[in-house]
Amino acid sequence: MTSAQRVFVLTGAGVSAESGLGTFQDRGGIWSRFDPMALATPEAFARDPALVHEFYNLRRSGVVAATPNAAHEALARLESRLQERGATLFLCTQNVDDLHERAGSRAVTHMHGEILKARCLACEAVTPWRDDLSVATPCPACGRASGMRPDIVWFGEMPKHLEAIDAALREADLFVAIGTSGAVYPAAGYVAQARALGIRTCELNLEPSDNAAHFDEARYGPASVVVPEFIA
Ligand code: BV8
Repeated sequence: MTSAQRVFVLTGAGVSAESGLGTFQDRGGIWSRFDPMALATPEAFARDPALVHEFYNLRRSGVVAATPNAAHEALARLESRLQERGATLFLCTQNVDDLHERAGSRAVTHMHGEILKARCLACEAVTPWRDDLSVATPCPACGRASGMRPDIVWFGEMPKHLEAIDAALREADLFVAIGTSGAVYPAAGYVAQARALGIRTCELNLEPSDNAAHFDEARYGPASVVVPEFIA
């Protein structure tokens, strides 16, 4: 860790698990209780927007009640420490919560969007979420009352910030995946891309992920333990 100059960190739901936010593919995870194709696709929203809003309002209340854990705090410290020595951290998260930011991370790339933001169905403008937005209130940007959706990337939709992610991945000298099962693409393909580029790879996870074979190094255990140890 110590000598890396351009660190790329990819986080997944496991980094927020100890903050009480559900993971997805785990036993008892969100997708074992809810059908993602019935709730996390544009077709699902077109079919039943009220149901999808209810699903995200429920999860959003969990995010607001949650607090960052030692893994989020360690990554915020890592960002500062790297910057102090002229190095960089590119923190890419699959998570839609704001726990990295609330722990102090200043640059977070949310490739799957953010549950605390809303997107106008008419003009695509993104604004902070308010619960009354789940009814057709006028968009603060365009004024049209076409309705709002959560600013989330659903299955089948293009993830956000792909160019910035690709550029950061190409110039990294260390790739670290934290709390992700390696089940959802394109994020799940990043470690193989890193390996092909000759970048050192490390997995910090509760247990070996679907991508475990691609990592040069791995430390298994709860993120609140293994992440602070790794960056120490
Ligand atoms: C795309 C927002 C094209 C929603 C999410 C058929 C139709 C359409 C698409 C596809 C298809 N078949 C395949 C695809 C591609 C699809 C995909 O990958 N599907 C999978 C199911 C095969 N991908 C997409 O649709 C993506 N878009 O492909 O567009 C494209 C792509 C590239 C370039 C151009 C065009 C969009 C995917 C985004 C979907 N949205 N989230 C919401 O949140 O409600 S995905 C959602 O599930 C999460 O965001 C997250 O990304 C994913 C789950 O992943 P993880 O974060 O890894 O979480 P998981 O529970 O799986 O794992 C947790 C890990 O933590 C575990 O390993 C566990 O052991 C560990 N852990 C648990 N506790 C701890 C811990 N670790 C440490 N400490 C602990 N305490």
